[in-house]
Amino acid sequence: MTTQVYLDGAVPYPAEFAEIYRKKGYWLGQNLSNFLRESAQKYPQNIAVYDADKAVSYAEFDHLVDYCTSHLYQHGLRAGDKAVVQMPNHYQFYVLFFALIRLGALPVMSLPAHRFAELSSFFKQTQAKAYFCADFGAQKFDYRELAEKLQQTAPCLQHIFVLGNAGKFVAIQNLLKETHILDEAISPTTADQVAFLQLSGGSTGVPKLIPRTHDDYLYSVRESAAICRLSQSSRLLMVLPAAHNFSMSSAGSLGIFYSGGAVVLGTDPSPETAFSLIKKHGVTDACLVPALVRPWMDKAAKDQDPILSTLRCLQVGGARLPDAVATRLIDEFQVNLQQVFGMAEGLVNYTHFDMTKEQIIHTQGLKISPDDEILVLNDNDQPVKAGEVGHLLTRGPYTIRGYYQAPEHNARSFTPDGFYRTGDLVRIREDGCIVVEGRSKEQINRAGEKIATEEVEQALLTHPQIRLAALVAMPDEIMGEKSCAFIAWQAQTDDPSPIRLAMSVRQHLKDYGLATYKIPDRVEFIEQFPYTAFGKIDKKRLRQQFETNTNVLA
Ligand code: OOB
Repeated sequence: MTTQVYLDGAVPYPAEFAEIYRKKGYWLGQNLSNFLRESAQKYPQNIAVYDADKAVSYAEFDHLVDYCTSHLYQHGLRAGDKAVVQMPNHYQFYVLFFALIRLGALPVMSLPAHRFAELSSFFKQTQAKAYFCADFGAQKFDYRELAEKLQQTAPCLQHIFVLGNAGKFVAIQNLLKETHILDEAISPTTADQVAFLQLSGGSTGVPKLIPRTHDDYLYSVRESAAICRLSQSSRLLMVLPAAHNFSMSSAGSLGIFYSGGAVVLGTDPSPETAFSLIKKHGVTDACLVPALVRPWMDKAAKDQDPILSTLRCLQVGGARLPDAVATRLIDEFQVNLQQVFGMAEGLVNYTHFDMTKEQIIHTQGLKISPDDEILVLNDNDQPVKAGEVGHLLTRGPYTIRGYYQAPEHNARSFTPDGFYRTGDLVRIREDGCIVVEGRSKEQINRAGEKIATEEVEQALLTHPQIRLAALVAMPDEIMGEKSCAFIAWQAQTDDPSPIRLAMSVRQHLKDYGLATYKIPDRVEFIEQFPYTAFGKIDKKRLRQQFETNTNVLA
């Protein structure tokens, strides 16, 4: 049997691999639309999602998806269309996601923090016809203004749907109203096809899109739900952006929807909000990035609140959890910790509940599938000795074979036989557990949010007075890493003070339209850049040179 992925620009799994993955029962031929339908039939009365002022049962969820599919069809959306979804953590996000899938359209995932630069690139790459957003975001950011700007610059964009005060656009609330269900609206793609485009952290100028098929994604969801031991009584607190791959599938909201449990949505990850949601809904599970762990621990300690020990499981992933923090979580807060090391491109590793304390604290656990193939290679692409640190490459039943429409990039990021070069430095222990030791990719991991340094450097260079720029990761106790922009500045006589200059550099990046988390935390102006023997800017030396520098300009 061959796997023909019809989506232009997506790299299909080779037929011989697809056959094995089917034979072994990994790929079941189920699409995401039927996946939800099945859960609605199994658990009609269970609550699937708790939002601020609404509880949505599985039966209602599936009905809402049907209504929404028909409304979208009536608005002119069709199978094969793409739609950029940039939604806050509200239940409508899930309804829209499944409605687009049920229609046979492809959601293109975006994060609330994205701005014009990212969004316009998604429209350019996908020619998406529709955009879904909320009225306002953090700091009263008005997405409707962003939508208007996109409309002027992306001719493909024909439909704009807004949650809340839609203004001149279509209100998302109206898409969920009861309506006659149009049979012709329902044409989900088959399970071997691309279901949606997930977002990569990226290490190059343009954020890359990740085509995930129904088959591969659902395999990772089912296995994750089993590893995380989710059940009908699971209540998963979701305060990370709902569209992120961790939030969606590890085991995430889809793992919950598979198991008949409930997702408890929060729009703010502060311990105050999170703890009150945990108490209100009897939350059993929560997923966090390491940067959120400390404020949660501090609050619990301050209030002498044993809340963290009431969770059946606290998952931490997206960035390396320091061993000392893992130890504190377990020893001081009696947390049942699970480390998660994954990537939107595919491969996910978990520590398991029955592992030893040593394994849970010091490793990122085991891969999901026996058919996750893992290579640990040196700089010359040769295997390192067992247990040594090297570059992690992977191939398997839920890892993509290429980014969307990116042949040149794919030639670098994938080996000819289909292994993905993750850019992570790892070692595999004798017990099989993986340990993340670092990174070789040009990326900063700021509290789990990934910043491709090249993208920010290119944006900096659009400033007429910036001659040279390098974005470097700075270690940070709370965020894990922060970003520092080193800049060679073309001075002018009327230049303001360095502090104001730094502020104007930041403003320039905001005006350029970069996502908020990509705006450098620190800006340093330097005359001379250090170079490596290959003639590249030596970021290691930059970091060392300035680590102790107190002359911080911003
Ligand atoms: C998750 O996905 P992405 O695509 O935002 O980022 C993937 C990258 C990895 O290649 C690695 O560099 C880093 O994030 N990472 C970790 C980590 N988890 C992710 N580095 C060290 N320790 C960890 N535990 O971040 C993601 C996707 C699915 C599940 C969990 C995380």
